[in-house]
Amino acid sequence: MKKQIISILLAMCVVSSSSAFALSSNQTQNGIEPRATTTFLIDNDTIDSSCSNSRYGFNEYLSDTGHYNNDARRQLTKGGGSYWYRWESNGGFWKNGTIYAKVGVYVNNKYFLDSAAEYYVERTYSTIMAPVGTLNQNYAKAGWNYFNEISLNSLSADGANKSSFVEVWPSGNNQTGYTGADAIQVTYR
Ligand SMILES: [Ca+2]
Ligand SMILES: [Ca+2]
Repeated sequence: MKKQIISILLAMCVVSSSSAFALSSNQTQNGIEPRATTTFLIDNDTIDSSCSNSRYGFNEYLSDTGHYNNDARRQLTKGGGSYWYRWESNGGFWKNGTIYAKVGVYVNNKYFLDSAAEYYVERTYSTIMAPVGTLNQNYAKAGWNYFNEISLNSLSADGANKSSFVEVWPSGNNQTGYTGADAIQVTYR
């Protein structure tokens, strides 16, 4: 029974949502109620129906107890610059005005060696995603690694703003090893 509960928790896409609802507006957009602060935790190859993954490349699926939820994916870093892996929450997070996003990524594998894996978050009303930062997966902590919080200005005239996914892109650097994609967390406020 305990094991079952744990696996249900691991599958949870929305980890926490602040009950202190700070937005003054009572509006909804696409029927989704805005929340003051929301954390999404999304694994690769998620089994949770409230979130999803998509990818270009990252064909290699890995099973190992060192990974979050015992699995991960990888893409050769060298020549991999146009491939990507995406973690997406259904509906995402939206509010009027600037959204702040803090991203954490789980990496734990000796072949994840990308010296500058690139992470992005969705930025609605722009075709260009917002860069979160780069991570040297070779020297990253085994486990969770957190980026500084970034801000996403609304580019819409009415201030509407939304973000629903995180992506990793291999650096494409001329080096050995792989770019890994395991679990991510993103906290929006
Ligand atoms: Ca998984
Ligand atoms: Ca995983």
